[in-house]
Amino acid sequence: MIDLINTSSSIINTASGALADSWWTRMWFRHSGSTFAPSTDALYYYIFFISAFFFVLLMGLLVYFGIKYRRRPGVAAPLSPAHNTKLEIAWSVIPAILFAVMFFWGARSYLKMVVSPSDSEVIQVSVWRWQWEWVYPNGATPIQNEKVNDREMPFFALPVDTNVKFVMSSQDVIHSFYIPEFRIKRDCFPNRYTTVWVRPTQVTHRWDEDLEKAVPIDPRNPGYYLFCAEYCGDQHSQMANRVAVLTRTDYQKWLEAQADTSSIPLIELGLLVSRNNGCFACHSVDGSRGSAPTWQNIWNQPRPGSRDGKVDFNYVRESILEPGVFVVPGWPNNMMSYQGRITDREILAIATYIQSLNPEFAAQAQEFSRQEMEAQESEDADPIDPLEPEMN
Ligand code: HEC
Ligand SMILES: [Cu+2]
Repeated sequence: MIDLINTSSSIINTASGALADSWWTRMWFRHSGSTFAPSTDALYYYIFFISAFFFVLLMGLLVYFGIKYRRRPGVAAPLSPAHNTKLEIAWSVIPAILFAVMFFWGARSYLKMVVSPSDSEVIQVSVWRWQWEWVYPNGATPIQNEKVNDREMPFFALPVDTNVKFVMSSQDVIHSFYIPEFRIKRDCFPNRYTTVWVRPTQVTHRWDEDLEKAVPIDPRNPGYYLFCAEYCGDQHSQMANRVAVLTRTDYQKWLEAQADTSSIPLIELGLLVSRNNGCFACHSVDGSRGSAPTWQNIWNQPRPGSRDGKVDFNYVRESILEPGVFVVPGWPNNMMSYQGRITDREILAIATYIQSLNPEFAAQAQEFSRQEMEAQESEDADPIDPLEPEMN
């Protein structure tokens, strides 16, 4: 029976694909992208159709008996038999078998999901309001971003036919790591690790040498979503990120490219890093008021009481690493520290980016960004010092 249902569910899956969205397709689970999907879906359909079958059967009998044995004038009510051994055995044994199948099938699938194979590639997942961050085995956190529904979101790639284990923890409240196409979902807690693993089965993207990024193989299928499935605050629904599956060779190329940000000029990198770290969930760059001060025109503004007295490289550095040391008056002290999460060059990049958001200093920021790039390229140049007097 299990095999039969497995086969029929994979037929359904092939037929539905990722994109076709006729009403018929939408009746069934979405595209399956991992080795868990066939048995999870089949078990679900098994439970669903058994419930549906018995619902229809019981309600049908209820109505039928209600009509057939209704009280009628002149017809004496028949005596009900006290006992019917055959009937009673049937309605005990059949459901017991059906339930036992649900239990053992469910337990087997569940155990497979919680015990990760020892050869898994380990990806560290860190989550906070309102951002996911994946750290790959080579230390890279992705720099590729993707525009989805007019919103930039981080882009995470995985290798096909490879066991991948996620070791997850939260920086603040409880979140939940949910990738529907893989049929995996697991809570992430503060001060504790949880794990989940997956083996993707379908390639969705390929590495494009010219664009230096992963692009969809079929433009109509932009890849999968990673959702937060535990309500965690007002921007919970904005925690959707893109997940793509590449061939192993393409994945390696993508991964190497993510680890190397040295060829990205500071201003661009600053924008990228701010985006990838979720800074824009709170900070705007256009002067509009969010849940944190805007970055527009703050460069060189006085900040009396802070160590540096105004917004400069050191001030931005401190804001990122120790946000609680100086809290901008009128704002809550609710920014978390990015200590250990953002490298020195990235901090410099964010600061230069913030500098470029003030028209008075934009040219200076451009010039600094260009010089720094030159210094990166020629090894023998002097290391560049952002605190040189003429820079400020
Ligand atoms: C949860 C919301 C939140 C996130 C996410 C966040 N911040 Fe903040 N940030 C704040 C708040 C609130 C303040 C003002 C209070 C304070 O100074 O701590 C602030 C202040 C700052 C300041 C000082 C602004 C000023 O006008 O003096 C800088 C610079 C800054 N954040 C940078 C960043 C960077 C860079 C990131 C991402 C790496 C980031 N923030 C992410 C909430 C956030
Ligand atoms: Cu969340």
